[in-house]
Amino acid sequence: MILGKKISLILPTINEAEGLGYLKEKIPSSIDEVLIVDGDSRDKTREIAESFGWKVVIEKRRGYGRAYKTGFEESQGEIIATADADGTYPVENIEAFVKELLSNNLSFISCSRFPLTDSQSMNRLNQIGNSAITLAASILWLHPFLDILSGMWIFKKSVLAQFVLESDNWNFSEEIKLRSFKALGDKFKEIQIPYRNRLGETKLMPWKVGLENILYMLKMRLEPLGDKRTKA
Ligand SMILES: Nc1nc2c(ncn2[C@@H]2O[C@H](COP(=O)(O)OP(=O)(O)OP(=O)(O)O)[C@@H](O)[C@H]2O)c(=O)[nH]1
Ligand SMILES: [Mg+2]
Repeated sequence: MILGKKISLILPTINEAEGLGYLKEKIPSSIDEVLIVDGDSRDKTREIAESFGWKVVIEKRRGYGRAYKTGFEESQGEIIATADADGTYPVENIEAFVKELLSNNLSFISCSRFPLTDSQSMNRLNQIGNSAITLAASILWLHPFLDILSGMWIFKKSVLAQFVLESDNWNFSEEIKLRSFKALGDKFKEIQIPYRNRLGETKLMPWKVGLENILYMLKMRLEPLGDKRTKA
């Protein structure tokens, strides 16, 4: 519990056995529930998570967004924190970020990897791709976003009642931020975090995903007002 609120940390996984021990060391004890949503791991991801006392949910339907939507349904916390299971995001800071969320009456914090504190922590192609996609979002929504594709968010679970999240794939990361920004206004905030090198293998094909991200953003921008994806 942090400031009287129950906290769930959700980690989507496919073959992330290499990063889990590292994460366990860094996760603050004030987090009530650590939940992994496992795709089709062939390594020891599930066994290791269970041995740590974490909840393991199996989601065989593929996709980063699908995993998170299942994780949201299965989680018990009033506050949800997310991160990749690859050791890249500073999970040790979750307690401070939850306090920032609650004491400033925010609803959604998105943790920006940019500007990078360690330029070696992300390859050049991903740096350029992330910057270009974030710039596109900033132009389309007339708001200076820092990182539209960060995988670390801290938010009140109640915000999920305000919109429908449709992406099952990698578009989910920009979708949840953009829908939160649209629905929450100044209760949506980005804060900068240190980002680290990945443990284990990437699951992402950068060119394909980058193009899909741009196309999905354009489609979202063209959604009419009062669209069914914004709940009344
Ligand atoms: N359950 C589930 N998890 C997934 C799926 N795709 C990716 N993941 C997990 O989602 C997280 C993000 O994937 P990454 O491969 O780290 O993607 P990325 O952060 O954009 O790329 P990196 O630079 O390699 O870290 C990781 O913990 C993956 O194991 C999926 O289809 N299902
Ligand atoms: Mg990652």
